[in-house]
Amino acid sequence: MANRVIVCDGAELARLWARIGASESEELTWVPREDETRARPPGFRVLSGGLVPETIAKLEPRAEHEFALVSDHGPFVRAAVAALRAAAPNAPVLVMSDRLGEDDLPDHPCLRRTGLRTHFRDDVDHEFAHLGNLRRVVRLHELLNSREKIGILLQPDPDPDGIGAGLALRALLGRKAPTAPLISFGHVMRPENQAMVQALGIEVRVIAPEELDEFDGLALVDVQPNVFGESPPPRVLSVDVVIDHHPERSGYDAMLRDIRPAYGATATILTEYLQASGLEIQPRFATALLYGIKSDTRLFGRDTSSADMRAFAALHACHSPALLRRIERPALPPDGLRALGRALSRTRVSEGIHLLVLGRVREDVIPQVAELGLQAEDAEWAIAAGIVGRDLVFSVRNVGYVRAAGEVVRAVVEGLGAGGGHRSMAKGIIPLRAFRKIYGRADRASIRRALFDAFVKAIHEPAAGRS
Ligand SMILES: [Mn+2]
Repeated sequence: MANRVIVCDGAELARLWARIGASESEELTWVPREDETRARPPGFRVLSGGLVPETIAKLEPRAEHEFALVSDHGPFVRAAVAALRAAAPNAPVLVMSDRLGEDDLPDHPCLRRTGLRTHFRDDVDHEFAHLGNLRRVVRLHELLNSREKIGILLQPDPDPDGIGAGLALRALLGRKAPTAPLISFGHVMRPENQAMVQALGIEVRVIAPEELDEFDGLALVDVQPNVFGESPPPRVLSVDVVIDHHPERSGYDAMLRDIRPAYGATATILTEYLQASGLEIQPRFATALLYGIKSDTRLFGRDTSSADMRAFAALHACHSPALLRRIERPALPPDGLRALGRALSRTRVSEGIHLLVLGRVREDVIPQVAELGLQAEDAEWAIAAGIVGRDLVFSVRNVGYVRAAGEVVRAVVEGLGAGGGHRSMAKGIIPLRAFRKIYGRADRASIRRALFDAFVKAIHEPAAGRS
């Protein structure tokens, strides 16, 4: 039964609505203009007698009714809203117009203004965007299907966006690892990225530049040749495909290039390719792409476009939550848990800092403990430190509204080791030898003392060059 009443201003808009196609739940009505008394838009009930409460009352409005007023004419909308309020005081009103602004509309407790033809326009633009993606996919196939072996080259120390996008490109080409391996000039370094390749069973082959010769096709994903140094291997300066979201660089040739700097992730571009080609996105690929978008945009915290949001929403519907959990919360080994237990038994939050010193642990335990540490009451900063090989490694998290974690860590490691990061997460490494030179011993108590003092100092002292 109809619960929406569409009121069109004049025959022309009524016919436009008729072309859009009415839904079953809509009752279509129109109000003739002066010269239109003989026009009869098919399927429409005429509201004669002008827009007065009596006319509206003939529609027998009920509490669940919703009304749409379709008009570009201010006086019509104002009269219609007044008549509606009198006849059906609680009925919500949607004003559909391409010309009227907020100022043209009368007060009403439940009124929403939206476009009319623009809706259709947006759909058309959206469909052409899909078509553009389909065209690129078709070209990709034309270009690469006859090749024997295609290298999908990622940046050195590949990140989740590159890995997810590379994986999707391979699926899109209908290939598997032997004929389209993911390759890189450097290893996957960060523990959370290693967790991704492990959980998803992905191999990223590390190659030397000379080994590029074995590929008769080369696609750069989430990277452009400038990333490979001042004088990159000549082979990467003339490639088949570049798909990336970093600012466009010159100085290389590519048969096919799709570079979208407005996007937050290359995974978004590949998601659109998969959608445009009508392929069902398998949970494993959806999870990889979703994690790529999530990690490159820091969950929409920066450089995010509406395209990233749309892709994320589509991927979310078909990803595997269990797989995502395994990537984001890698399993903690028993000795890591015991180290955490010992650290927690002496836990203390002081000056907003929660510092947990773990002793010797597997590296991927450290960032997870830092995440956990931030949950302590009154903690604005959580620092987890552990010994890995010959280094003191620490992960830092903060609540986001304090000084940037990356800056603080750079101040802490200055002259001692390496470190950096972002607004709310960072990592630092200090070789034990350098630590001992300054602080003597590197036992838990002295690590705790040294790091606590260094962090207090770095958090409260303004950065050099800032006032
Ligand atoms: Mn990226």
